[in-house]
Amino acid sequence: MAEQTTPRPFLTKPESFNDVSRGDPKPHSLKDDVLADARLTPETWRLEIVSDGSAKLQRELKLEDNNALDMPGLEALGKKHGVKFLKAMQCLNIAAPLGQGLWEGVPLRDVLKLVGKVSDVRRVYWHGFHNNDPKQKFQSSVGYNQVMETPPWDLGPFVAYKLNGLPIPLVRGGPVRMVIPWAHGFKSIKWLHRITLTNDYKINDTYAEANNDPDSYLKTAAYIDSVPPTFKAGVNIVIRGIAMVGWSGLKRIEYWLRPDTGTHGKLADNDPAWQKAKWEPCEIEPAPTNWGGSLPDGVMPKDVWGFSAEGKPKEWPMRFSVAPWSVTLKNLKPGAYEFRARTVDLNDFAQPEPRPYLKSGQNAIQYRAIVVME
Ligand SMILES: Nc1nc2c(c(=O)[nH]1)N[C@H]1C(S)=C(S)[C@@H](COP(=O)(O)O)O[C@H]1N2
Ligand SMILES: [Mo]
Repeated sequence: MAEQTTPRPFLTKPESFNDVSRGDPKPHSLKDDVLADARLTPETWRLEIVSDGSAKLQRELKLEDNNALDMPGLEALGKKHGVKFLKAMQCLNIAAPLGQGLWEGVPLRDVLKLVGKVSDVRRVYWHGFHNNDPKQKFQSSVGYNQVMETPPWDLGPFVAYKLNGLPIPLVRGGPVRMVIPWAHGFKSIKWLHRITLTNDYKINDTYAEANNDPDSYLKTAAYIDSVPPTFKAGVNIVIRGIAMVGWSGLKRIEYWLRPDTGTHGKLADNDPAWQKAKWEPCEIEPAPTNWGGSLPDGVMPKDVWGFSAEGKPKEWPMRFSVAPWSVTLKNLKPGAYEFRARTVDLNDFAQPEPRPYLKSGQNAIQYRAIVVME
């Protein structure tokens, strides 16, 4: 999702997401037979569901047993249980979402039913292509309860096969990727190949090894688009940005404008200026009135998760998606200014609270320099 100062499209084109992929070569650079051998074409894709030995499953789905799930099998599950939902991909370590999509997938719960009766299962983990090379391994997990039971007003994990109304392209992790709506991107493993059930109660995400909090929920945070180096005095200045709406929702977005203090935006966490800051409201873009221009062709708003039968979102902005915002600064006198923006969540915590610790998700308050010329 490139920074911009004009209004942005509601959905990001699959090829325009900022890409976060390990691997050498990257799975999405593979071609022809190599791609087919990697089981990354719709025809060759297979999903194994196995035990690591500690969990008891009525049956396993394995390549060697010729019963791994294939694309027609997943699509058949999709006809019965498929869900369309909006979600922005947000990396834990990168400010600003990578892109927003309308995803479609089968709840992981319904996919796991394929193994029949289970016992001694405490966690579920999964990985994609290229996992045989320890240097490229990328694995993620959730608790068994988080898979099987979700509050009725919330989204659980999905085995996803469509993005913006079309098959997920290879570059975005297709044919099939995991999508965990409430989590940062590292749980949404691309090029999905195998799901493993375990009785081990310890979290075993690859991402935890780099000092990241593997159980962090998506944070709510505001991000500011880039601004031109100078503005002309006497014209209205429009500053735009987006907010990631995380686990705790979004109540409002605020900005703080003050004359430049000559520190190039550096402001220590304990600087007394934070206490005296005067935060003013920004405007959150309202829900589109005509969803036809925002959703893919053929997708009815009422068929998207979180929308009413009348085709209106039940809450706005919607959790796990982005809220575009703007503010118009009028009558700014020539000079240099510091502009900052922050979110306030539905619990009334102002960003970066209540978890300012960055390794549970980048959410530092951003800064832009605004220079107004005579
Ligand atoms: N197989 C695989 N899945 C992966 C990754 C990866 O390197 N390999 N990176 C993860 C991380 S850290 C993020 S933030 C998201 C990014 O998703 P995107 O490339 O679709 O924007 O993919 C996740 N899934
Ligand atoms: Mo990431």
